[in-house]
Amino acid sequence: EHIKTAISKAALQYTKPEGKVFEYGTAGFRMKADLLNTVIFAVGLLAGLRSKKLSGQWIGVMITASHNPAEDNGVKLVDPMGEMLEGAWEVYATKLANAPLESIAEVYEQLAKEIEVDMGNPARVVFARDTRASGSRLVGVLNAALTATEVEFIDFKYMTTPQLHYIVRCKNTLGTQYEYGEPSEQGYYEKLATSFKKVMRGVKVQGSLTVDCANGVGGPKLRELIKVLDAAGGLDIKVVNDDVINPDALNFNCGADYVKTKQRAPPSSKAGVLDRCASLDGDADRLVYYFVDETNTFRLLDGDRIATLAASFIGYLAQKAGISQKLNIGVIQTAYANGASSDYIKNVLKLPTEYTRTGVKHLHHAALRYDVGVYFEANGHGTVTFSENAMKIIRNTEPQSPAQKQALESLLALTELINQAVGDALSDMLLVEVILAHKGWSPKEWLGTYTDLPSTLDRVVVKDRSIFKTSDDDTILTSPAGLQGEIDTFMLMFNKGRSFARASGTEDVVRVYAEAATRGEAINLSKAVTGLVG
Ligand code: NG1
Ligand code: ZN
Repeated sequence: EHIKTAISKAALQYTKPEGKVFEYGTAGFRMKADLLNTVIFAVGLLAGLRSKKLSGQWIGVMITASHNPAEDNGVKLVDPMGEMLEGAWEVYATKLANAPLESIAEVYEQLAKEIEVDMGNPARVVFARDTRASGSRLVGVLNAALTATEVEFIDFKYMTTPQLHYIVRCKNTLGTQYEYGEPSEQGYYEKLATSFKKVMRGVKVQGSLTVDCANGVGGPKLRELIKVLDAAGGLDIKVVNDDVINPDALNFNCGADYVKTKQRAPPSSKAGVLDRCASLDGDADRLVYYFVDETNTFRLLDGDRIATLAASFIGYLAQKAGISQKLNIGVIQTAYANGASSDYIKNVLKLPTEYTRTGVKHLHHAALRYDVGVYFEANGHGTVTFSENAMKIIRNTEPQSPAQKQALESLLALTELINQAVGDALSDMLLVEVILAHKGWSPKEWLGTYTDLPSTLDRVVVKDRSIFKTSDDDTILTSPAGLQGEIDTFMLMFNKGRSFARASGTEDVVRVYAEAATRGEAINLSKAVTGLVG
């Protein structure tokens, strides 16, 4: 009862934005930062409940709005294995976030009963934030909610989103056979650096890599990582766009989302022809590569490219290690994946591929059904998961030759280099560097593996985006009635035409994706479908 009083008292310090309905979407709650106080408070309450429900396992709270503008912010919960919050709990989060402050303590108590939380259990929460100016105020709110509900917590200050996911997983596996690493930032860097050095044995990185850090938290963290890497494998990283002092610089004219959606390098880029470049997003969970070719044309290597590169390399190592018959490797994509990448996976890599709904939690879930699940969104968010069976095979296979031994060791090191908890731009970057070094490839050879179909991605502002409902893999509109038929008709009018529309989970828009054999056709298809939607 005194907890209820404490909740009420703390909650009433804040004011709920009038008339606003909150929803835990693709990436948690995300909006203008000044609207977030009561949402963060609710998330703090829920984090404690989630931990109690899971017998005191550590739960993560990340305060970030990723690639969105500097004045936005957001919050999401991290489950014990470093995964996104379980789907059913998103509904509870939404419920608590919309509860009136006067009755939030009752709603909290009711919810605890409804989901049968043993309130005698301990509750433990770790949290961190990106570099946004609003972050410190929001941490204050989170603090108030955790304190009112007597939750044990650790503030990890500034971190990339994947670093916090890593910490959560480490905390919960400490002392078990699934120990994931040292639950500290330094532990994170050391795990990456140690495994990187192992897989780089005998090969060398060619040329330097310029990394655009979106002026976000990835900048200072990448600099820390570089110290620990200590130029291993000859990796020479040039850090650019790492201004975290000027709050407006975040994601402005730079970063992975800018590069992917504008299909161009940041205007500030000084990279020369064929220079290898990469961009992180504001919380360093997305990564894209790019370069300018001999004709001065911008060339993007997006999440689809990273997925195909990773899948082909792991497939190659598995073959060399003589275990390819025992490992089923699958590639999970969303409908935003370029059709040419899906064809390449099916026809050249000869691996199974499937589409899931947008949002990494769906991809992650699907990936876990394979021994090796490679998943990336086209925007550069993704990772690779290894099943327990895969780990057993990799660890226990007796090598019959030095080559086989080395392949097995490389595979094992890859399982450590890859942040299996969640898509992680820093870890993914090292993965790409390792693979390019092994193949002796420049980004040009990487690009040469297949040719992307020209594509477009547009945002359409509509009156009510909630009427746009899609099938399981987002490709078919089930509502408004009849619209899909019209889109289908347009698709047939263009060579290799494919287009779909879905409501964004993070912005108040409907997204329209279109691809076709030529740029002109893709643009026209997009115009047609955009016209139908808007
Ligand atoms: P929405 O706004 O639901 O399309 C976007 C991305 C997702 C995912 C989330 C989370 C696209 C087309 N959509 O979701 O893939 O990354 O943001 O950040 O890139
Ligand atoms: Zn992000």
